[in-house]
Amino acid sequence: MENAQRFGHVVMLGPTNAGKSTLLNHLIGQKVSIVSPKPQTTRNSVSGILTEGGAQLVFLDTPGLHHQKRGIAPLLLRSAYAALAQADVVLVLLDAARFAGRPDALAAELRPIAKAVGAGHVPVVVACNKCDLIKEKAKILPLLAAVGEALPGAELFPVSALTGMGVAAMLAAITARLPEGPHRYDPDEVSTAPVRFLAGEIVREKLFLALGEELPYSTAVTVELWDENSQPGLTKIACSILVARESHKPMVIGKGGARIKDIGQKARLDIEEMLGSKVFLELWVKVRPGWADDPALLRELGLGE
Ligand SMILES: Nc1nc2c(ncn2[C@@H]2O[C@H](COP(=O)(O)OP(=O)(O)OP(=O)(O)O)[C@@H](O)[C@H]2O)c(=O)[nH]1
Ligand SMILES: [Mg+2]
Repeated sequence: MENAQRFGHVVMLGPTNAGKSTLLNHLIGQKVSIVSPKPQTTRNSVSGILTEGGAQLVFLDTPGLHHQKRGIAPLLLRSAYAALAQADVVLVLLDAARFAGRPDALAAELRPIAKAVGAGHVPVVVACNKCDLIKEKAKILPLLAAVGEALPGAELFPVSALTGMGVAAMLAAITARLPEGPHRYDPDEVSTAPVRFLAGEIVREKLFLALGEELPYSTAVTVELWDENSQPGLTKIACSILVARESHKPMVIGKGGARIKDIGQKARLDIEEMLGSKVFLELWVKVRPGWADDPALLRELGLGE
């Protein structure tokens, strides 16, 4: 059939900080997955739905691959690889700029990914991202060659999730590899994640952006209250920011409460944009030592097994 509908899941896999969430937001045209310059920003596999030209693609943005033994890193790694089971197409994302002039290092980084995707018979598309940062374009070719060797049969695209360069060609290649099938979501839907989860994620993004190097990894956000009924046109939301130690509390709160106020204000504006309504956002900071080892809490955060 010429114009058959296509439907499929595209699992986005790649090292942490490669730009997976940025690319997903670019594809969807709005923020469904949070972004920060810090590694390990994404913790749950977040979906973004794109309905375009007879095809419906459900992208799954996974936590970045990060081979660290401590904290929640092993949990995130398992969940990223587990998402592969749903893939009709695997979209591997790499930070090409980080490897400009070092194709061998890129090949080494690709080895575990090649092993994970090689086992399946799923088509693989590779996006070499952040090409906007590579001033000498001649440096891109050896990188593509290294990727081609590590992942034979994959289709390669130099892209920039920030500027959109190369993204349309990459999307066309992915779409062409999707199976035929009926669409499962309304064309207006952008994610399968509940807005309540996305609101908590927005708070976590502002927290990640506001905090120094180490602290973000020992924090988590839970949504405690969601009330859109008591006042028409206003959604009341309360979130807890969990920190691992008493000494972390003042770092989140800031001098005279300035930092948490700033986090709250920025998060509120984004949540209002997402919901299209006024929001009253309250943030509480709670000390929960060992939250990352608490199976019940991890389940609540969507990280449990
Ligand atoms: N210059 C440039 N920066 C980019 C591009 N794509 C992403 N970034 C930046 O790279 C950083 C990481 O982006 P994310 O989208 O959070 O990366 P990620 O792969 O989702 O990271 P994790 O969730 O931690 O695995 C952010 O500061 C982005 O703004 C790009 O194409 N060009
Ligand atoms: Mg991410």
